[in-house]
Amino acid sequence: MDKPLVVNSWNEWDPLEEIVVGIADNACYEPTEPGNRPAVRNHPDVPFPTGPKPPEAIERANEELAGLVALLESQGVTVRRPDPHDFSQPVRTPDFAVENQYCSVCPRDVMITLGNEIVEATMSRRARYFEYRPYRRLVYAYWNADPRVEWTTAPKPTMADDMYRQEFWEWPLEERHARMHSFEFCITQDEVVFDAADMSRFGRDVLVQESMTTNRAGIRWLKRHLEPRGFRVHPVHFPLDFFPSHIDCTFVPLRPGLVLTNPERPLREGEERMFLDNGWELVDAPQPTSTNEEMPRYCQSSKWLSMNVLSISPTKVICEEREKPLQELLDKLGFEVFTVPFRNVFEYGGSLHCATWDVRRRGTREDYFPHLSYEPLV
Ligand code: DAV
Repeated sequence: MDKPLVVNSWNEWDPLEEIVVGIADNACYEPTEPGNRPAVRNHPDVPFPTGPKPPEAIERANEELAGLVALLESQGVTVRRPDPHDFSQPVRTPDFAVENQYCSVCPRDVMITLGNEIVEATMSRRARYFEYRPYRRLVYAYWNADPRVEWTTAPKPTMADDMYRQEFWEWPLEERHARMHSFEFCITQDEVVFDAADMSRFGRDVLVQESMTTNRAGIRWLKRHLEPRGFRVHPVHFPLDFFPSHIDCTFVPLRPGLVLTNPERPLREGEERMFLDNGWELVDAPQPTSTNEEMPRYCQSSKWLSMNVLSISPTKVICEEREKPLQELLDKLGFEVFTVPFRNVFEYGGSLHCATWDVRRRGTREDYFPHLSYEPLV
């Protein structure tokens, strides 16, 4: 028998064996930059803080991350953590300068496992340019441990001023509505740009959302890279999401045949076909327990972090402690639901799925979409 693969994950739900959970050490407030305009919740006129986050806030987030680690370990999952990194350091390249970096709470945004391959995303924001660094020791360890591990770093974009469309931030709501089918956001189309969290894995099929953090060149790069390796890459769009960033609060697969969908962010007409033609069920998530106004003060994500669940297996899922309506739905759908408090992590960029990067799930590449009748457009 061959030795088990060290890196092997084909989808979002197979039985989890090894995962990286983020850590809030040394986290900073995300700086204002061309690709990001952070704002204090409900107080748009108060300046967003800069520099390191207060130690108490970091401590609270780390406690909740430790709770997730403990739960995963109690389920037999091997958990790894990122290396320390000084996010208060400014970054200066030939093309840009930014006063500080962000954090290593959300490996999902940076790293993705596609079968036996680890891909480091280009990233889309200046403060996150070097965010792969806290994961490099782990990547080397996996790469050294198993010659079958492939490791790819996507081309780094310049992140120069002309990679961004500054006017995007000024567009009034009516204009966003009128433009909703153009899928033009704060990044232009000239350079290859993607965050890993805009992808969702379904065996040989990979969905990629066009967003504020992933452009069409990014999707083309992923297609050309992955399709010769036997994947099919499907661009997807959610026209009613005017500030899309990362697919895992919008379209969340839970097991073969079942996707949790966001009732406020339907797929572009036609893109649901591949699911319906192949017998998949799309089930809307219930309203989150917090309104957008009630989300934590410095959290830049929407209330739909409620949907950002993490699967331990096709029958076991971890959900944020307060999201009772979603827990009840998952229970009715036949899942064993585990809960952890996680709201102090939200201001670091996400919830349970965002704060993790699965390296190994038990399973192989399957074709969940034998009937594909359209050619995806990029
Ligand atoms: O709906 O605000 C947040 C995802 C963060 N990684 C949302 C998406």
